[in-house]
Amino acid sequence: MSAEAQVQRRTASVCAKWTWSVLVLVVVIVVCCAPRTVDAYTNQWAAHIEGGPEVAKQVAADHGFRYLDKILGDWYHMEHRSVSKRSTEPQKKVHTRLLRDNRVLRAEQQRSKSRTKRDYVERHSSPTMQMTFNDEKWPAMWYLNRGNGLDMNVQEAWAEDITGTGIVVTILDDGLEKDHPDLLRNYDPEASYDVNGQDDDPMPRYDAMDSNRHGTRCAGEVAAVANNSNCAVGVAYDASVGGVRMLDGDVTDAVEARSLAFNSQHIHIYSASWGPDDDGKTVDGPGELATRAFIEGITKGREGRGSIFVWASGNGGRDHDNCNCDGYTNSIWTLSISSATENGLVPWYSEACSSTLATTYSSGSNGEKQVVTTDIHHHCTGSHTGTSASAPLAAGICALALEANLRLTWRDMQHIVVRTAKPANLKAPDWVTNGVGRNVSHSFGYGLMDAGAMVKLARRWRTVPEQHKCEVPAPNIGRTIPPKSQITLMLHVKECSGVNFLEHVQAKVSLTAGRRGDLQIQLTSPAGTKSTLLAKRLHDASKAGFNQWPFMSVHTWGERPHGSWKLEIHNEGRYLAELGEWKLVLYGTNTSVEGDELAIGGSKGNVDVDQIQSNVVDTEGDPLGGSQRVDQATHTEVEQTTNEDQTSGACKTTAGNQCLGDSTNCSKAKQQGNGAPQPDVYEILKSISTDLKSLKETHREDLISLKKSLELYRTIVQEISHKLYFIAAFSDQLHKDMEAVVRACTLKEVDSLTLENERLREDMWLEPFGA
Ligand SMILES: *[C@@H]1O[C@H](CO)[C@@H](O)[C@H](O)[C@H]1NC(C)=O
Ligand SMILES: *[C@@H]1O[C@H](CO)[C@@H](O)[C@H](O)[C@H]1NC(C)=O
Ligand SMILES: *[C@@H]1O[C@H](CO)[C@@H](O)[C@H](O)[C@H]1NC(C)=O
Ligand SMILES: *[C@@H]1O[C@H](CO)[C@@H](O)[C@H](O)[C@H]1NC(C)=O
Ligand SMILES: [Ca+2]
Repeated sequence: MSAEAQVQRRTASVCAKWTWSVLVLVVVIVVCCAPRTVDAYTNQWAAHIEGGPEVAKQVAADHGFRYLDKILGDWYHMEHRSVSKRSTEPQKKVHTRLLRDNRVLRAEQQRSKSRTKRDYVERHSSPTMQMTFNDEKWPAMWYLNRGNGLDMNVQEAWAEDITGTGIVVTILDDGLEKDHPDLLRNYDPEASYDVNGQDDDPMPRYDAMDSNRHGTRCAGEVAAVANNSNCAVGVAYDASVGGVRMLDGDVTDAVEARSLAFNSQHIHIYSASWGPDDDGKTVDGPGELATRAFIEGITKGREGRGSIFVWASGNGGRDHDNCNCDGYTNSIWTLSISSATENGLVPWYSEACSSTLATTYSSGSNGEKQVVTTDIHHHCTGSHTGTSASAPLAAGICALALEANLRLTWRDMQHIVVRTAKPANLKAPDWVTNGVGRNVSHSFGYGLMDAGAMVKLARRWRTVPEQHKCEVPAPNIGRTIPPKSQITLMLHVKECSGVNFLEHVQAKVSLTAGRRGDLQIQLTSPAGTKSTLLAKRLHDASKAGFNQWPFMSVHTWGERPHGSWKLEIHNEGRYLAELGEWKLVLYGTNTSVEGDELAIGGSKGNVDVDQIQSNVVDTEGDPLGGSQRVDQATHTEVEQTTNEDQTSGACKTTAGNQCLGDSTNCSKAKQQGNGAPQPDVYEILKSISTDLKSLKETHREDLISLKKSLELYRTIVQEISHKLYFIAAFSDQLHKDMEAVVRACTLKEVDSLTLENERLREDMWLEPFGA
């Protein structure tokens, strides 16, 4: 072997070693820093087992599980004895073995979810005026004693001797210091449980950071004992209060479900000041079991009147989060509460969204006061903050209303809040007057809660008529929304069985997008009330889009459902977005609720039954019209576009989709068409429509299977693009590292070549010649 070749081989092997170590490094980096797309699997399972707890216990024992407890229905919570507490991969063997047992109908290995408490850390407090209670911090409780319409009018309720007596509130959180001197008298063991520790004791775990003080702080706002010379005064200071310790550990679907369903015949009100991360990029909601727990709660809790779930709307304001992306506050079953500062401003942490029902006071900027309440170690604090502090105040006010009238259902409570909340003194740029004359805002809902007014109204309240629901699928499928553009879709609701007066409205939307945070969605009711269902989220770069996400709005409460609803989707980004399908889910009552007779019929101008007839798209059984199962007797009829488009056949046929997106051109065409309606065009359209219908009928099966394949392809394509994205990111990094290696190796090579050359020159060449 020549000396040069030897030199080359040596450098090559050095380079190879380097390359390998860099590769290993890269792999390690990629593995360690890869975004946690899937939450960690825990050692807990939820299993659907028929035959009662005894059978479940036996099953658990037979498969190496520790039986924990019943979750709800026939679902049981159990923990495997040897599976590790956290892993990135599911335990397939244990799972399969469990499923093979034919006593087990279904089972889910529980995954840990990211749930954040809705306070934040900052300091401030100062006392103000003096009143009748001797509790040391009472003078500092500005949000209860300022008067002049600048508190939540709680004293008016107290003056009527409504103080929460007989009402049970529980705080779903990180525990409750049950022996706190200001809570002890009102502490209710039956409203308390420790889901994290699997026992009856909700005491928080103490650590150096006091990281589990949150639940105790929330409890004091509701039911700190009044006039005991200690600390604070709760809004419902004679109510019973308990704590469910569930945030200090893995928060899984089963843990949430057990907490939400806990002792629902005893507990009246559940207060939750936590939720999915408020980071401005998460879209997450209750899982299957938690959803069932909500449903059981509102249908069976409180002897069928329904558990009252009060929820903090979220603290993601700084990250431009939108509380409609949080499936807990966005739910119709939760009474979702935002915050206002001492000066009536929108706090910096506040998230604006159309599912927020009302507001209570909380902390604000540095100069503004915060919330006074009990703290762990038997302490008292003047610095409870965020929407975390708002939800328990609302829960306390609801407890007062409930004492005034125990028969209130979960929906009655929401109706009463809508009717009594006060917009006065709350400053937001987006207050609008809706179709029934109520002012509503995305930051404050219907305004500041008014305890006195709620108690008064609760006393004379007659239970609302039963809730009806109708679903109106939109026939517009697969519309693309190019970058820097928007689409406008009309959905005409002609009939909505049993719903004549609206409560909650959901737009269930499936969207794909190159960057989810670039999208904005607005919904305008027939009465002209415009809700922002989704605002831009700067941090949300997800490609996951939305899959039948039920964006909820309470802004059209009391309006009529009939007429044209308008959905606008704006895509302000650089990537293509595509609307898959969407539908309206309208909730409400058949007859008007007491006091609503005066309501303005918002949709009169839009309904013209005669005109609608010929343009109705029959969605019943239409495989392309929406795959959802519809749970109502009479199906709603749907019109693809406004009735205006009908008289402008030219616009509709020639301009097609643009017609909807470009209202100026559309209305021009409409004006031309309006003057002289052309019956022949009608006839042609009619016959085309008949032909289409019969075609659809004959090819029904094909269409269904086609649709299924398309859906399958879509999932596959999504998956592939997801993977490609990661591969791209990975190879990018790899490329950079390889370049670095090559650079390093080249240098090294030159170095060693030079070195070797010099040595060789000295050794072999230069000596003979150099002499
Ligand atoms: C609180 O207790 C004091 C006596 O310590 C009493 O004078 C006052 O009336 C009480 N206040 C209320 C609201 O009961
Ligand atoms: C709604 O706001 C408008 C404009 O600020 C005001 O004139 C009106 O009185 C308000 N209506 C109610 C019911 O508060
Ligand atoms: C709604 O009310 C009308 C009139 O009272 C009644 O005829 C109809 O059956 C009701 N519909 C439903 C779905 O309850
Ligand atoms: C309206 O439509 C016509 C063709 O139908 C087109 O030439 C024109 O540019 C459109 N106007 C606008 C404002 O888009
Ligand atoms: Ca006290």
